[in-house]
Amino acid sequence: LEPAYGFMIRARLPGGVIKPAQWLALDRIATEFATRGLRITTRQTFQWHGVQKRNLKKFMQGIHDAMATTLAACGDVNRQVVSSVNPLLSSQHAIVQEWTEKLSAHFLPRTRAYAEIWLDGKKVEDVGGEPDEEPIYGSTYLPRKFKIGIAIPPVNDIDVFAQDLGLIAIIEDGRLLGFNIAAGGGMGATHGDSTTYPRLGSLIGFIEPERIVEVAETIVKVQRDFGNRSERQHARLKYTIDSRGVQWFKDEVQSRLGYELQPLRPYRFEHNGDRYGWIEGEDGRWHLGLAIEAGRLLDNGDYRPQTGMRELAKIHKGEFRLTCNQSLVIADVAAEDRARIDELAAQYGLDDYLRDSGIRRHAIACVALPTCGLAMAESERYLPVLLPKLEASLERHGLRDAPILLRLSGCPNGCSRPYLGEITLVGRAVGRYDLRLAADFIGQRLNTLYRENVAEPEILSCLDELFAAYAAGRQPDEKFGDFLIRTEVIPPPTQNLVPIVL
Ligand code: SRM
Ligand code: SF4
Repeated sequence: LEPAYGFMIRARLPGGVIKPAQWLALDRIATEFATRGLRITTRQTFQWHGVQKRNLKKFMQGIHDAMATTLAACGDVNRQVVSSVNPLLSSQHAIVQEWTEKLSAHFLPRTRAYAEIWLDGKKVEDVGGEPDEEPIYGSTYLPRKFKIGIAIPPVNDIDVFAQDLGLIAIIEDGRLLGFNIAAGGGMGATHGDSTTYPRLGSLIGFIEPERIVEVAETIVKVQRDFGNRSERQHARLKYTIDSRGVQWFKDEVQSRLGYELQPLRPYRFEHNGDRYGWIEGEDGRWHLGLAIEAGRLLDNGDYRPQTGMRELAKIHKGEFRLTCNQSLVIADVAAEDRARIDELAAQYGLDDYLRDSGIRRHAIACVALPTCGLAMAESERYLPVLLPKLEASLERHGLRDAPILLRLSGCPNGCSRPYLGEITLVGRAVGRYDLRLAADFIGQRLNTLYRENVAEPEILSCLDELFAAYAAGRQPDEKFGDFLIRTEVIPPPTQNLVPIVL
């Protein structure tokens, strides 16, 4: 008798764009085969949990029928390519989405094994074809996962400096001029091992759109050839760059390209995180941003987000966009269809964004227990316990609506990009966390360890004191993280506060 193995499955949905028919198909397999509904991830795609081994093939075929795939959503390859969800500027989003899809397709591994295993494709040996040849990854693939994301300033909703390859779209008068390139971002660290650390990407230059695929491929190949293959802890691009130097990296990329990257173009980010509620696009179409707690679409009492989204997908004529902050946008809505969408959102408890506090609107939490095998502490399940306590404290100090980035992580791997939270808890053991503070609000400064291995009472009392000081001493529009640095509660960071510019 075999144990009842349950699997986590992750789709690849470049830029987090989903059509209503796809939504319904992906929801159907969640209902039939998974145990915890649909989960929007911090890389704007879906995960499902608890799929039993005997249902795996049916599940994968269900994803394929929904015109999606799980190919390269995990593994030592380029992962899901993420991009800014920026409904305010829909034509710009459309241009950037095109590049997101091009990059995503370009880095798909050329392998027939996926079809052979999951989709009843013929075995290469049986049809007498040549074995697969992988032009980018080669026969040994990459030393480690690789992540690409495109941000559209002024919104850094994807945390562009946390990507191995972060691209900042430079758009003028509606025309995409190209991208600033930030290389070597990453979050993962290990407790007690100072040779591992989160790092923000280094800005190395600018390139026109027509050359971005070539530049991205060159960067991936440099990492393929120089990434550390003997120590997995040090195998990400950030360590390749730090061990050899940013200038070495830029020179190596340029010499392989045979031309130089151009000087950086000016850009300015105003915030990361998402914005909720209705926004009108430049073409008069409407977009509704909905906050989904920890990205989990699973019915629970009166809060019925999975059913609600299913009902919305049945009537919606536009598309959905998942965000890197585990939320979603009902995009491309005609003015006359808004009322019906509002009605359904209210009926299923999806309109909480109307009442949410500032901190709740900016909270994300990784999955952690019970499904993540690497979790040391609760995260997703702790968020609804912690938030009301923080809200009560903030309310006492008149800070209910203050936007504050809160990030919870069950371990230091950093799946909620916790080192970019103004307030962050990183799990140490059940009920115990490192409290880190004072990232900025635009994804350009990492936070700093404030209290190590503390439990909830100490976390709450530390924060209550800091909220009191913030309420009394903040300058107009000053963000919590910036206040903590200005008042020297947290020493100004000496490195990795803004990306290196060459
Ligand atoms: Fe992650 C591993 C969940 C985004 C850094 N991550 C895992 C695994 C697969 C655990 C494992 O290896 O056994 C987690 C599955 C939990 C579960 O039960 O579902 C997991 N990671 C997630 C998700 C679902 C978090 C979420 O709550 O949304 C995100 C799925 C992304 C996706 O759709 O592709 C997720 N993971 C991230 C991010 C954020 C990002 O990419 O923007 C990071 C930090 C950025 C980075 O990569 O540096 C991240 N995950 C890691 C790491 C540390 C990698 C490192 O360089 O040290 C691991 C552990 C590993 O790879 O060995 C990991
Ligand atoms: Fe699991 Fe750690 Fe990632 Fe959280 S941060 S999902 S606990 S690997």
